[in-house]
Amino acid sequence: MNKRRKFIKNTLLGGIGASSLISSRKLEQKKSIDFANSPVIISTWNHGLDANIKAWEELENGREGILAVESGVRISEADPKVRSVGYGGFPDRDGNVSLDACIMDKNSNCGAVSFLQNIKHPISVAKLVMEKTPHVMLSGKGAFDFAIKNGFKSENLLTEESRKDWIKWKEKSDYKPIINIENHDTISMLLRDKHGDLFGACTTSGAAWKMHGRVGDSPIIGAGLFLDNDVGAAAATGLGEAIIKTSGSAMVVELMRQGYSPKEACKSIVERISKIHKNGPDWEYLQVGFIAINKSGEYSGYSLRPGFDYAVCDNEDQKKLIKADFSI
Ligand code: SD4
Repeated sequence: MNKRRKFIKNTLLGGIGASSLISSRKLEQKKSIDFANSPVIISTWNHGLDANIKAWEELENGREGILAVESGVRISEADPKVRSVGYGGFPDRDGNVSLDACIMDKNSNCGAVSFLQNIKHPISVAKLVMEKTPHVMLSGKGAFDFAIKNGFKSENLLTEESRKDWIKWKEKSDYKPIINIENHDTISMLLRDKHGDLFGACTTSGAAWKMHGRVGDSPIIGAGLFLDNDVGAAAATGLGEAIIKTSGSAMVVELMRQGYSPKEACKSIVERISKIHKNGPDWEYLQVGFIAINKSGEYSGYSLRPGFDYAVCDNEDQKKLIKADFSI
């Protein structure tokens, strides 16, 4: 059985249990040369495992990195079990599911949608914004109209399960985001292809029970996602307000430009966020995590609190789940 077949079999039989859980410290010891001419894909959270595999298959079929990241994160968007991305995502406090997404390619082309309702695949709309408009972001009704005009279907994204959770939440109506919601959260995916070119995508239903109209970091280039093809790429998960305040992903990339390793860069921005928010009103529920990859294929993740993991797919193993190191 060749390696790829074996990996598909493991995927089907083993799910997450079959993945190896290794510490990021061990990983950082790996030499970047391992990855010099082969693709590497990293994604936030354990739902990134299946998303990575889809993206990997697209690369194997000769598709461009941008299409691979789009196809990859669409897996999470379509999965109702993933409660903070796409279909089945938790709604806002008025019961509306609203979605944010962005995508970026090796030439710094990018597209985004924010506060988009009733469209299951915001990442694909974001990609169309990039390809077909002179703009970077469309929002709300304008984004919806653009999607419909381009053949997307309007559908109800509130599943029965999410509706029940919303009804239950309304009993107390207490806005306190839950840290590491069910270990499923925003999916951010970074891809370095075999030429060393970088691509990224990020998609979410945002913070559960947010105010109607609230937009987080995920559709904002520089906050939820950023890359510079000469340097590296970074992406975020966690409390969007905190990530926006530091332009988190852009800063991680800028630190890598100054010579920080991906882990040092992620850690430094997590610590900056921690310093700003320590003892503030949101401190008790604040969680942020970053993933980053540099031009030579070294990668890492780091979070404020324990519980953040990220999925890695490379030539050696297509289904690794790595526990990120954390600050507190
Ligand atoms: C947001 N960063 O909308 C997203 C959601 C997320 O952990 O990743 N929550 O704030």
